[in-house]
Amino acid sequence: MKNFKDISYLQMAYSLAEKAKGWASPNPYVGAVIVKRGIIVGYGYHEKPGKPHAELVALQMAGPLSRSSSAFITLEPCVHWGRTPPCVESLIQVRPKRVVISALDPNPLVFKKGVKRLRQAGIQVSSGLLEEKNKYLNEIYLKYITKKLPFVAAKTAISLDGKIATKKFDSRWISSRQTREYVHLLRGEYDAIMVGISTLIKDDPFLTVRHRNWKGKKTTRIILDSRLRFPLNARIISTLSQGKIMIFTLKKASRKKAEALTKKGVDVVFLPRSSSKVDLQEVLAWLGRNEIASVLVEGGSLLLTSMFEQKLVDKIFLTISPKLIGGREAPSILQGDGADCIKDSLVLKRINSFQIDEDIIIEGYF
Ligand code: AOF
Ligand code: ZN
Repeated sequence: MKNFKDISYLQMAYSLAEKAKGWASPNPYVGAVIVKRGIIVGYGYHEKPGKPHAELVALQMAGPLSRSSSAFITLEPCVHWGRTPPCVESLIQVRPKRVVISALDPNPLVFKKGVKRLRQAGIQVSSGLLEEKNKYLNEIYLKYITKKLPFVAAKTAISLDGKIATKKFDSRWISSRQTREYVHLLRGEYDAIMVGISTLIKDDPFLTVRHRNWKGKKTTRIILDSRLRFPLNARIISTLSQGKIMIFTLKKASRKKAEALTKKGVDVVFLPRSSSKVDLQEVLAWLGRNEIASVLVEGGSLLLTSMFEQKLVDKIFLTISPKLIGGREAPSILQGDGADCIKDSLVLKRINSFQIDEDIIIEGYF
């Protein structure tokens, strides 16, 4: 019975944590609920970096009622000074009777140390309940904090015969209007959207998050452009108030063009390693170092192919639209040499599929 109650309080804490989705990055999504004699006396979640952590918000609401309470937290409380002070010390000060933690914090600065410190202070601690939920909710954070690399999701739409465009490169639209709206919802959950320069030139997209659920959300737009072909009149430039635009290019690209782009407010990053193509691993490492914890790669097919070939994609959102395009020359989702044998193909795991309008959406992990 007690466990049942613990589960429901933790579930409440998870619902709170969900509110931070798309906002708290690069920090994790964390929620907390404080219960005293069966009454919820405090609750909260971590909104965004620099704002108080979840348990602090909940403890502040509970005030003196925190003493001898049970604290339910979706993630192990921190022990270190980051942008905010360590939560374990705040907990120890108010002395709850019991702290129920769902998952340990994969951050090496915190992992197991939060639990240890609380126990040393004589507070009863348990962990592990509903921890599977945390793996899914904080999949971005888990990769970012352990590898210092962004979580990479790929999103694309194909016809029933696996094409992403016709032989004349027409791709508007393969997926339905409702599916495209869903994609806008998805965009908001990521720190950055990435496309290759050919897609930018061909589609002249805005790459903004246009969904009522994400009012005020800024998303960084990343364009990989080895020769700085980025047009100075690209429509995306008019959307700088909705997020940075970053172009990754090579050392040998024109400094003059870079200057013209910088003048327009676009950031140009010259990658130090020289090669003929923008090195994707170098870009991801740069993003990780600069606190970009997640990227949604939207195309084109050359960028997606390189991402898949180099095994850099963590998750895919694939829309399959009930259309047959046909044509040997019409591009399919993957270019390149491809696998020789079926056993060499990339295989999706943990698949989830659902339907929007007439489209089928498949989500899965690599
Ligand atoms: C908690 N509760 O609500 C969150 C935690 O820079 P800071 O101070 O915001 O610290 C970020 C780190 O703190 C983050 O990497 C993770 O280890 C932890 N996040 N911890 O006790 C929270 N958001
Ligand atoms: Zn904390």
